[in-house]
Amino acid sequence: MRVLLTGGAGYIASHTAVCLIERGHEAIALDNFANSSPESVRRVREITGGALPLIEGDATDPAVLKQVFEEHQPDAVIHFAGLKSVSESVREPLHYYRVNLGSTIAVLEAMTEAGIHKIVFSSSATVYEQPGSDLVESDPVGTDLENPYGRTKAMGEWILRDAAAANPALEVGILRYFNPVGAHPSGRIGEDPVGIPNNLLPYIAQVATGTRERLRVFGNDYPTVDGTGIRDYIHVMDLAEAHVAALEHLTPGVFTTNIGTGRGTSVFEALRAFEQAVGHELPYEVVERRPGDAAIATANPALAAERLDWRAKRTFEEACTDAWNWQRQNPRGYEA
Ligand code: GDU
Repeated sequence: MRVLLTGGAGYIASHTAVCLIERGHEAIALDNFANSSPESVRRVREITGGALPLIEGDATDPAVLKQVFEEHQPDAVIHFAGLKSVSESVREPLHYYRVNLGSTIAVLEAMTEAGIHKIVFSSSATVYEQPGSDLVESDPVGTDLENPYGRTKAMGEWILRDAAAANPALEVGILRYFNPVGAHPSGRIGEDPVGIPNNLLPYIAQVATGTRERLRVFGNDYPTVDGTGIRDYIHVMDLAEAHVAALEHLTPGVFTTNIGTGRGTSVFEALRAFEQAVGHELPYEVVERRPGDAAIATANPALAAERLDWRAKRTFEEACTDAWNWQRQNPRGYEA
């Protein structure tokens, strides 16, 4: 298959591009570099020895999409493009709705015009109304979510379902990611957050390089094993493989599936595992809970196994080793 990756230079897309190319597919990256660097695409070419055409442009722009579809004739789209900061979405909700919903609508319209039917969409575990352990796809999806970012993901899912209901030829795969972590084992590509990282592992990695002084643990009074928040961290290479499996298992209609490991890791457990990878202790302090954080969110991964023949294979320890390998080799991300 020839696959267009919107947001193709981003963290998850770049790892997915490696897996696609290594499976014999072709990939094309479209990105406006709002939160990414063309260097990631260059490094994917270096890792795979394959071609990865890169178009600089905006996935909300119908003219850009029309040109990309005409020039590259993809068979399928993986729609990664979007904004993902929870706090920024609270400050700039309209921007989040415009980019995240606008791009999804524009991509679907361009696909219709070009006669392309296959799409895989980046959704999030954040769409569940009640976070908890062992979340299943049939659990209620929130209309009253904590923040605009989460709502753009829930609404994006609805846009896709409505489009598929109106067009029986559409083949839609909705992937609800849990918490992506880690990097390609080469250390050449990885997560490169802009500014101060919001997410746990990139933050710990920057403590390990000395860029940040200490980890702030957001609360140790949750009803969990050690009082800290529990999440289902999934190695980005497993997540990348899930996208390839999803593409290869598309059929007319919509499937929606969790992409997680089914295992929970607390903040303290994550810190300890990262310390193991680095080889020494890392400084931390316990501070107030972060508003909007859930105590626990883990996947029931059974449906992905059944529907996509996909399972997470890598451990959290491997994710820490790979994240540290990337961070150590690229302390300033793609910038240097
Ligand atoms: N945490 C800390 N210190 C930090 C960062 C995180 O203690 O500096 C804790 C959090 O409280 C949480 C855990 O570490 O218990 C994981 O936090 P992340 O920010 O890495 O991940 P979240 O599960 O909170 O965030 C995820 C996605 C977001 C959004 C969000 C919705 O990464 O994009 O979908 O869920 O709540």
